[in-house]
Amino acid sequence: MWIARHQASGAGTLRTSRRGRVTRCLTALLAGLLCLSGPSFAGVIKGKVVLAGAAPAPRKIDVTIDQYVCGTEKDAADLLLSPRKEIGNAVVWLENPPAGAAWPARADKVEMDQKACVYVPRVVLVPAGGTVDFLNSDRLLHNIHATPKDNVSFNRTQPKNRTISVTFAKPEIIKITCDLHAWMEAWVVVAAHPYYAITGADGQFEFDNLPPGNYRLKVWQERLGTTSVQVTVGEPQPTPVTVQMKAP
Ligand SMILES: [Cu+2]
Repeated sequence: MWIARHQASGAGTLRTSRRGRVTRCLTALLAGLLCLSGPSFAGVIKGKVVLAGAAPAPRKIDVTIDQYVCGTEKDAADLLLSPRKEIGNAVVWLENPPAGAAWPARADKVEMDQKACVYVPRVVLVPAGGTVDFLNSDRLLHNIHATPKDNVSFNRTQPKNRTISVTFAKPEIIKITCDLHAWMEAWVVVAAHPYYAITGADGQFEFDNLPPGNYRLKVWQERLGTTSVQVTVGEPQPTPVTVQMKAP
């Protein structure tokens, strides 16, 4: 989660040879961070997203243009499955986040690159009001094209090594495409609050710093749609949850 990463990088910057001063500084720094991040809670929701039913056969797409950079075929990549049918690149969020959930003072930079005519990563998270830097590492022209409902549409031509920064004001899940290469698809998920996560290749996600209570967990995957489950955070911790999504 953004908050956890922000705190870790702050504490890692302290270096001095005097042990006593380091201890005092660390204590002061940690106390400061705790004050900055508001009240802390022990509640954790830890879980994974899995596919119910038989895994569909992977789809390949023939590439007929710009093969000198793009290659001759691509994986559809719209359903990332582990051998145990765990789903990667699913987005999980709390529909009812804890009251007063605050963003860290400085969120990480969000980048989406284009490499061999594929968006990397395919799914990114950005806070509402935040910016995504679109990169192009390919020695050819792409264009980034999106027609969102609640954010501003854009369609920008992009030569190699030009960075295009786009700011997203409103929470929304936005598809990014390239008009030159029909198989190129990616997603920008604009988050309403800090309790959003993208599952890893093992389907796992985790939310911490939660007060006890009932939460509605929502899960979105580009091919499987959305599903939601109720989760109760209490004792014992953490609250394990497995979210099943139906095969297409
Ligand atoms: Cu392209």
